[in-house]
Amino acid sequence: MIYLSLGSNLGDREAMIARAVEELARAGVTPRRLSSLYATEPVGFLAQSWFLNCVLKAETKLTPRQLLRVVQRVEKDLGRERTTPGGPRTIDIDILLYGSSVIHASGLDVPHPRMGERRFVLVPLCELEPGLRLPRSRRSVTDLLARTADRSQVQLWGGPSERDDGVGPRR
Ligand code: PH2
Ligand code: MG
Ligand code: MG
Repeated sequence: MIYLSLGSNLGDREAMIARAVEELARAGVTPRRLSSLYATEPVGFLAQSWFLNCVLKAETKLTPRQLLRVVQRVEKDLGRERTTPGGPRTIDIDILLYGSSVIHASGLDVPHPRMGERRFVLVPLCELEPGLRLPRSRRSVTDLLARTADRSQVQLWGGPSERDDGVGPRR
């Protein structure tokens, strides 16, 4: 089983995520479950709009390297432009976990090195797999979420009519 983090903060964010899941499926990444969508406060580079984030649980026969190539191709097809590192993007797809593999190769670090410090990853991942342990870790993702120093806001997304900056409904 593999877990991918999907995020978007440019354009029709919900449609971007849906298209990414479809394109991944076409390329051999068979979706098993998609978490709810969460409206998330930007982490790192703060002067940008809120993201929609979710986690996809999937199966694939692709190797990690092939999976990375597919992910990058889907990002490109969905109009991702790499301008500001950590800046606004139509879609970002990060490989969180590839079974129980631990990989440190060029451009490929699995488990994702920062996943334990990001509420926008841990909250949707806990929704899908509260008892999951990362390879070589004693702690479940629920424990990691309880212990993370990240205080950024992550809210269940209420759909396109919802304001997602923590200030309540748009209407
Ligand atoms: N991705 C980043 C940097 N900051 N913040 C949120 N809320 N969601 C993201 O997906 C995200 C981010 C780099 O990939
Ligand atoms: Mg990312
Ligand atoms: Mg990325």
